[in-house]
Amino acid sequence: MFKTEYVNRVYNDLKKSYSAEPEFLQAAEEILISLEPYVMKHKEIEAKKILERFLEPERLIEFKVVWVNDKGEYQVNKGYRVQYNSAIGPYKGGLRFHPSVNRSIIKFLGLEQTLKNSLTSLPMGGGKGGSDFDPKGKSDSEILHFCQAFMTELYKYIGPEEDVPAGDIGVGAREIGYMFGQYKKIRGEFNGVLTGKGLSYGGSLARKQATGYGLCYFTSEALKHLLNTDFNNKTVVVSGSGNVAIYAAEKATTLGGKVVAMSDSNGYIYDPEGIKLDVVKQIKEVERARIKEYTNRVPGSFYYEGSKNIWNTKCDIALPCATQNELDLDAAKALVKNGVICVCEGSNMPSTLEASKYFIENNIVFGPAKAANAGGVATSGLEMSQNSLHLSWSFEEVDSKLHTIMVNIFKNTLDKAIESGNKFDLVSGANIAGFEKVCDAMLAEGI
Ligand code: NDP
Ligand code: 2IT
Repeated sequence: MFKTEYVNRVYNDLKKSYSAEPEFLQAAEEILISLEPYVMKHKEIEAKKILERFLEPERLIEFKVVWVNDKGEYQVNKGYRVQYNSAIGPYKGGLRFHPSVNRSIIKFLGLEQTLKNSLTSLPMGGGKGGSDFDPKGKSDSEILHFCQAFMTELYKYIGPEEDVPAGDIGVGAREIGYMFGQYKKIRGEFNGVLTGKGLSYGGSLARKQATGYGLCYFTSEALKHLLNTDFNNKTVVVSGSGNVAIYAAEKATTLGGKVVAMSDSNGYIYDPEGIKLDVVKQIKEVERARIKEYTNRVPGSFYYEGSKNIWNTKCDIALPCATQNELDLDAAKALVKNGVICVCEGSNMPSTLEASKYFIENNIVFGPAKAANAGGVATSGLEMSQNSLHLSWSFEEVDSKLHTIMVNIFKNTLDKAIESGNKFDLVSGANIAGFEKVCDAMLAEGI
């Protein structure tokens, strides 16, 4: 599949060892395709086995989480933390609570995070964690007890200079608060061990908005430099209706776009007049209800079962912001047929390999997740800086730093894409730009 014996061998060995980890292999394959030309030019990568070392995480911690539900029944879940790569800084990355969480999901996320964090230009290594715990339908006290039980194990492995978790699917400000409280109780330390904290105890302004806003800043740069256009008067489809989706939709709207569809794992809503975000926020952030509820509150809106069908909606810009592999080749073909000009990824690895290849081949502006959604972790990095300095910056200050970071990520990604021969291949651009620094640091640090 690859041109060189070295990259072929690395991928085949990985496949042999991890045949039961499809998402991990998918992320690794995409990265290796992009990196191969770079690897051919830099012989010390093969000589020092950098690819083998880079693809294997430094450690994967797996633990048991036992807690008691409201009925007094004992519950057992699995907990994970992958500490993927610390070449350029302490491990950094979110925690995901979702029943689909397993080694493969955590490892693909940790690998992606390593390159993403490098792209931010901040000193953060890659990590990721979570649990197969399903927060849906759980009471607030069950969430509290689960978070406490989870942190009672996780606290042993993390710290503000070692490994700094944050949120991801199923983990927002409420869960971070409960975990921070438990960490503080066990350790007796008040520090920046987690990001995405509440504003009253060390959180950063604009962190909540950062991934979605950052995604739109990146998208704006891509539209400007590759198509000489912007969000103004564009029809936008945003999948998901969680943290990333809501603030992507908010910024897309502020920039002049009209968001007409959003989804959850059951189905999607379509509002030809433009989605009313105050209604979505009330349903999802306050009531924690289903997106279907929107149609009961906004006359003239529609609900359709099946979240994947959202990609049949005609739009100019598509922003997948739900989960991995939510956008396959059929969806990509439907979007292109309906005239999409730009697809930027808010969720991690939402497009299958075939879908992203199809976009690039059709000269669709395609912003890969590790570059386009890096605003969340970048702002987590800014939260870490504020915590270390014992001060807090204004919303405008953080937002402006976020904007600058996203502009630079786009520029570095585009530069590498151009170097690799295709300005529309931002996938290669992002992988090479992210890898360069990690590779240099690994070489410099020896073994
Ligand atoms: P949330 O838990 O806030 O929202 C997740 C959304 O995605 C919900 O609408 C959820 O629907 C939907 N979803 C989750 N799983 C599935 C599934 N299997 N099929 C269809 N829909 C699904 O998470 P976030 O918004 O924080 O995260 C969304 C994506 O963005 C993830 O890929 C995450 O890794 C990525 N990301 C998050 C960052 C952050 O700062 N939070 C930073 C960078 C990337 P339902 O409620 O029905 O489950
Ligand atoms: O995927 C991601 O970048 C995140 N979930 C955010 C990680 C973080 O540490 O803020």
